[in-house]
Amino acid sequence: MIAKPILMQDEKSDDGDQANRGTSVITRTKPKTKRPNLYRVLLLNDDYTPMDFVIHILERFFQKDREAATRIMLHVHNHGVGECGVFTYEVAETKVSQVMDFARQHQHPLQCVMEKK
Ligand code: TYC
Repeated sequence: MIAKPILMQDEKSDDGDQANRGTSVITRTKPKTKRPNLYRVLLLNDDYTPMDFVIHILERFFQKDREAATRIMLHVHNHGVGECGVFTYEVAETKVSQVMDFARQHQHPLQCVMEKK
């Protein structure tokens, strides 16, 4: 984002014969960095989605290798929920849609959700 000039009243004056009299503009010197809000994308366990399908989801949409994908799938299977990754809002929303669409296409009840970190 471009630094926004800050208008500042720097002196009091009685003679208002000039419009901008006593007004200065300073600009920010330190770059203002804002951390984006982050969202966890989670997979939920169910009794029907095949384990291999969940591993495939994690490889395809979350760039996990086979070992990491298997570990996350087993975590979800054993604990009910597990994290696939952490993303900005729009990326997380896209991942959830991709997973839900892909699961629906294959007629699996797999659920994928996002939550604010
Ligand atoms: N519980 C499923 C089974 O036993 C496997 C599974 C794992 C399903 C993770 C969903 O998000 C999930 N086939």
